[in-house]
Formats: sequence, structure tokens, C-alpha cells
Amino acid sequence: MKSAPEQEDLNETDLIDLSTISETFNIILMGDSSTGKTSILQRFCDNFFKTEKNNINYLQIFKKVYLLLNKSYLIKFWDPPDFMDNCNDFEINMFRNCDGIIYICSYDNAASLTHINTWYQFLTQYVDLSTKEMALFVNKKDLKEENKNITEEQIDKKSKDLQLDIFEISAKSGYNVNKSFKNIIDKIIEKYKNINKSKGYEYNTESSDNEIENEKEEGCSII
Ligand SMILES: Nc1nc2c(ncn2[C@@H]2O[C@H](COP(=O)(O)OP(=O)(O)OP(=O)(O)O)[C@@H](O)[C@H]2O)c(=O)[nH]1
Ligand SMILES: [Mg+2]
Repeated sequence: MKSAPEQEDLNETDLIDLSTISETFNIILMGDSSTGKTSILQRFCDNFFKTEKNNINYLQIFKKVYLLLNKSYLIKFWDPPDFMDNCNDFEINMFRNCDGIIYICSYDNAASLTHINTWYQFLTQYVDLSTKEMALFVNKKDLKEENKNITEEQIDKKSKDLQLDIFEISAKSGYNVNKSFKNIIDKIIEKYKNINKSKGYEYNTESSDNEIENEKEEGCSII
């Protein structure tokens, strides 16, 4: 795996006032090449889509400040390069320390749905997956029916086999993207609160008007 760009490459969108952040969570995206992992993060974090392939062969970390119940959380999304083999310690730690895993497949690639089992098995070498929040995003929902190679039945079966929540999304149109991320992020935050509650911490449970609004000034960044 190639290393990320140097610190000097950071621009001002990378600046986040950490004093406002209650907690940081990490989510890893796993799936075959060209299923749209990078595009999905570009859509969610910075609300843009580009038709050309993102030919980036190093680990990217996207960031988003997420507001829930008057608290700000920093969500880091790990977007590893296409192929991982013989994981090094850094990669193993990345898997062990993550809070959530989102598997990605896309409607134009039937094998990418089959391969979800491969990604799942790959991770079980390093992580107890029962400790992670997980979901499967089926991307490219916008494609015309004749260009889709995955059926609803196949998706349902995969959901049952692997006990994964499934979300059909489109990075291109933005369809269901925010809702799907919100679902897994809220579960991660809920789990974190429950663990802390069991340790005796109190939480304000009143909702705020901007509960699901996400700060745009930090947006997403690649480091
Ligand atoms: N029609 C359509 N095309 C998409 C969508 N999402 C991504 N694409 C296209 O699919 C191609 C691959 O997208 P990437 O985001 O580079 O895929 P990736 O999974 O990050 O690929 P790797 O980095 O090689 O692992 C690009 O040409 C995107 O424009 C979508 O929702 N709909
Ligand atoms: Mg990519």
C-alpha cells in the first residue's frame, strides 16, 4: 500500500476545531475496484460526483463532522486502495480499531456482490466482526435496468446470509446516500453512548433543530 501524501498537501478544508468534537469514529469501506467507494465518499463528504474513475492507489482518509443531539462527532472514512494482501501492522490496526465497516458492491458488477463474502472472510482473519457495526451499500442504483446485473433476490439473499443491513444508493444522483450513512453512524454513536452509560456517564437526550445537519465548512478532505 502506498503512503498518503505529505502533511504539506493539506489545504484549509482540512482544518477542524477539535475542541468542538465529542468523539472520533472510524469507518472502513471495503469492496471491489470501481464499485464507487471513493465516489460515495466524495458525494457524502463534499456533495460532488465525477464521471471519470478515481485512479488513486493509496489509502485515502475522508473526514466529516457529524452533528447529533447537540454534539459534534468527527467521522473518519478509510478508503483503502484496490487490493490488499499480506496486511502489515498498520492495516491490521486500521481494521481492529474501526467502529464500522461498509461493504460496497455495484449494480453493474455481479461479481462485486459475490465478492462481499470474500471481503467478509478476509476481515475475519484480523477482527471479531461481531464487535463492528456493518452494512452493505449497493451502489449505482441510477443505472438503467438493462445495465443492472444484480437482482433484488440476490441482494436479499446476501443480506440474510451475512446478516447485513442493505442500502441501495447512487453516488451519482445522491439517492439514499445521506440516509444510509446516517443509519450506520447513528448506530455507532448509540453503541458508544450505551457503553459510556454503563460506566456511569450521563447524556443530554434532547434533540436539536440541526440534529442531522452536517457541517459543511469542514466538509471532506483527503490526507
Ligand atoms: N452510474 C454511476 N456510476 C458511478 C456511481 N458511483 C461511481 N460511479 C463510477 O464508477 C467508476 C468507479 O468509481 P470509483 O469511485 O473510482 O470506484 P472505487 O470503488 O473507488 O474504485 P477503486 O479505487 O479502484 O477501488 C467511476 O467512473 C465513477 O464515476 C454511481 O452511483 N452511478
Ligand atoms: Mg477508489
